[in-house]
Amino acid sequence: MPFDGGVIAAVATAWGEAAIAIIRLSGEGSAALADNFFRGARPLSLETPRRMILGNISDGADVVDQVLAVRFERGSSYTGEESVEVHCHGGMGAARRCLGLFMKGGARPALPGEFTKRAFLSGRIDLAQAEAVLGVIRARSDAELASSSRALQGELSACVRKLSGRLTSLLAEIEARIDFPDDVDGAEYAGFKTVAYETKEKTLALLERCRVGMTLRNGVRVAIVGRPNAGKSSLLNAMLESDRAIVTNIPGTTRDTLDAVLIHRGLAVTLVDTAGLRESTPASGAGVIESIGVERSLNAIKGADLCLLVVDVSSPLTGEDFAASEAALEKPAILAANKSDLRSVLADDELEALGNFTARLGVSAITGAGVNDLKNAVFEAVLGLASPSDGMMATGRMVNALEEAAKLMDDAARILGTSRCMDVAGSLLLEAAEFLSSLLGTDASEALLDEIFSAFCIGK
Ligand SMILES: Nc1nc2c(ncn2[C@@H]2O[C@H](COP(=O)(O)OP(=O)(O)OP(=O)(O)O)[C@@H](O)[C@H]2O)c(=O)[nH]1
Ligand SMILES: [Mg+2]
Repeated sequence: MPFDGGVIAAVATAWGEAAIAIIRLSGEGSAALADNFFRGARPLSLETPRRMILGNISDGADVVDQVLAVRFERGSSYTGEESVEVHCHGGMGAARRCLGLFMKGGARPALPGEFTKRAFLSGRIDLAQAEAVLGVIRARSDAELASSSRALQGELSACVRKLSGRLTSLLAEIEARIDFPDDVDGAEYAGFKTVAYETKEKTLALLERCRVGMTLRNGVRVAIVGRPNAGKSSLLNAMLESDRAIVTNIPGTTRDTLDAVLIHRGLAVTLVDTAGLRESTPASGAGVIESIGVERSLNAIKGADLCLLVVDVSSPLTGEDFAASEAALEKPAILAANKSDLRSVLADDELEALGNFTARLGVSAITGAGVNDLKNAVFEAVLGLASPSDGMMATGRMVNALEEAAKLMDDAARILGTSRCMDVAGSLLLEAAEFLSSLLGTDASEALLDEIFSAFCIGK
């Protein structure tokens, strides 16, 4: 695939105070470009590849920084192209000066994700691996890291290639017989059908692992909602085991939404504390602030994957609880019957009347009773009984492609088993194979690549 050549350059480490900063150059002529500024025992382009060389970066008059530099030959670098890395001192100053010199020397600033895009275009990695790079960079938990790392090592790609291989040989067999349908006996049809069906089952198994990986990658956003004083902020603090949100016995304490991330069993859970849902607020003074808060709470529900409705079991349910419940049930929701340390005035059927919740648990934000079960309920609501250690990093695009492929294989298997229209089954299987190869980026459009790589940061 052709791509915009030339040497690109960027700082590959995060900007900020740090021990070192790494500047990356990639493209034909990177080492020669670095030679203009690198002062070592020899020009960098004559040094042994993949070996760190001590030297200075100089602007011609002054030494800008003492650095370690390394060159990579085409075919053995991150991008697959000739590349150079310069490790200068961290912080903004040295990196910015060095980068500026390389630009002056003819490099152009790299676009977001352009190094990884070049690695893909040079064929060093496929698209599933390229997307896994972002998963590794962004991993918040060990489980997330492991699932991305597996995909980056090529495990996902290998599974997809194996499925493609099975489909391709099945297609070849079908095509060889397509012009002689009368010669094909029942046993052969059954054989074709079995292979199509088994390949679909294997695709579904991979899809399951990818769904886990996608959930780990995306994390889950949980809006904590309920009437004022139900104990939402207290529950957020209890789940985080930290005093993040202000808690008082004054109803209406929380005015604004507050996000905090909790990692539970490898799943990143973003908890969103919200203002208590009031039925009506005065149209002036503090009431105005509160009604804005309520509006934000409703928006938090819209932006959430899951809601946690908090009710106070020590006092009777009110219209506000029912209104909050209705709002929460816009999404899959868990009911936390809070203040279980106090005497409950709520019977089971009263809680049931609040609606259909994924799970209902008694908790106490004060004693911590039931809080871990609540975290488990959140985990199970999104991941069921899946184990994060089986997760395979995937994006929505990949999950979609696997779903479509499995559906097509299922249709093909059914046709082979009933109507025996081999040509129809063949074209369905061919389409399924195309969905599988789209996972690896075969024939990916420039627009899709732009969309994927623009999510990366500069220098990746
Ligand atoms: N006994 C008991 N008190 C609790 C519990 N959870 C919260 N509280 C108390 O209930 C009061 C309100 O708690 P908050 O966490 O501020 O309630 P909230 O739902 O965030 O309230 P708003 O922000 O006003 O909507 C505080 O006095 C808490 O100490 C609990 O599990 N047991
Ligand atoms: Mg609060």
